[in-house]
Amino acid sequence: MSILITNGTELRNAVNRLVQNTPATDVHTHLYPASFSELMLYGIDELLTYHYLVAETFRHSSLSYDEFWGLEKHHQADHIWSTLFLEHTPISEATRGVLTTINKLGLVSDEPKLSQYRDWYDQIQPQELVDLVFDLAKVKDVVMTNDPFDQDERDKWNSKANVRSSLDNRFHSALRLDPLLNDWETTAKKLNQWGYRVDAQLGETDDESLGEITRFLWEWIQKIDPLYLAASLPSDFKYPNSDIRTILIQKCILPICAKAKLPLSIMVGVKRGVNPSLRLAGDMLASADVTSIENLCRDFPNQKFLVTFLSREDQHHLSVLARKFKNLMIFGCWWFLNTPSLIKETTQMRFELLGTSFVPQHSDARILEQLIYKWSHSRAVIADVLVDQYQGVLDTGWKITHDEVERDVNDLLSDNFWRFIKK
Ligand code: REL
Ligand code: ZN
Repeated sequence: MSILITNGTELRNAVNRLVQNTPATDVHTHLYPASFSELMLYGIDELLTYHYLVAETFRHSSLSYDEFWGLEKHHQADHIWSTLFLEHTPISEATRGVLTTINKLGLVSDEPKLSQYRDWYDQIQPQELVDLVFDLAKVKDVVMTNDPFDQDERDKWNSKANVRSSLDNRFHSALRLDPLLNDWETTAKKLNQWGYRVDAQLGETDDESLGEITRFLWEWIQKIDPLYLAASLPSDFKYPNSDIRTILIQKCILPICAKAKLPLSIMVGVKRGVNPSLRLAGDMLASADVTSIENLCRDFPNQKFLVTFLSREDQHHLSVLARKFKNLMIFGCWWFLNTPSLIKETTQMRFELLGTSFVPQHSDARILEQLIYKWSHSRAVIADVLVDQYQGVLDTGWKITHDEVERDVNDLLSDNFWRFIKK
């Protein structure tokens, strides 16, 4: 017999304990296993030079962009540390994230010093750090972002050490298609260099080029065995449209997803490089067209779509759309939405509109240890929101058991994703 939750205190304790401790699958990250050597980012200098912090530093710093980018990484980290942590109080989400991470790694001291953190990192091996971080973050596995058009990544997958079967099995792959969908001209050149005969003027009846692109995708699916294919798309993304992107989606990507029985993950609403001087930190957002996802879900009812939007304004539209299409799984509070106040409102709205049938969060971590803070901060908000939802149910006289809470939390943090992508 499962135990009933009888009052508010018991409810809060049970939900907090389960949300804090249930192992999560992180459905979208930019992390790599230790066998990908320099692609695996970790350490205090990487944490401090995360592009979220770079953007915040320039709001205070007197350095020019060129001066900052001209510095060695550890000097950039020194500068960010002085600017955001010593000369100002680190209250932003990204700076607080560094503090949570340091705290949970057990590195807190009365007189915080970068040299002390650097010394600690010098003593630890990458593989040991992976184990420690997964353990502290209570993350059981993560999905990477694997770009087959990126030379560094290609080299890693082409090296013997990284055949899929010998990879750290906590790291799943995802085949990322941004260069194909967002920069066809450059990508056509690359494909030609690699021996795929494609025409840069791609038309919808160009069977040879379409066949070659499909061959390329199929080979990469065989090579990396992804959980899904993925792309981030700009805020002006429209489907269908009279553009090459629509041709690629209709003639190559969706047919190959169908053949391999793989979902397509679509992340919409980014405006890349609005300030190129900020490099990776220079991306912006804008409200985008949710109706394009409606069109895709309706026109391809057997295709599964994992979708997230970047702008706050689009969240309600997207949640309502998920009520209409079971082949649509919405996930995460992406990037600029990954702050406690926005996770709270987005998650609450999703509970109200969708019950527990969505994936509330992913980390988007680029640096291994970010798993610690991103999950800790998100879990705290998800637990709070969930307590309020359950309380509303208890207030009606309906009974809730500990087992039911456990089931729901497992669904939210892992099972919804795995059930959805099941072939
Ligand atoms: O996957 C993406 O396109 C984005 O999440 C990234 O481009 C972005 O820079 C990331 O760091 C956001 O959290
Ligand atoms: Zn990402």
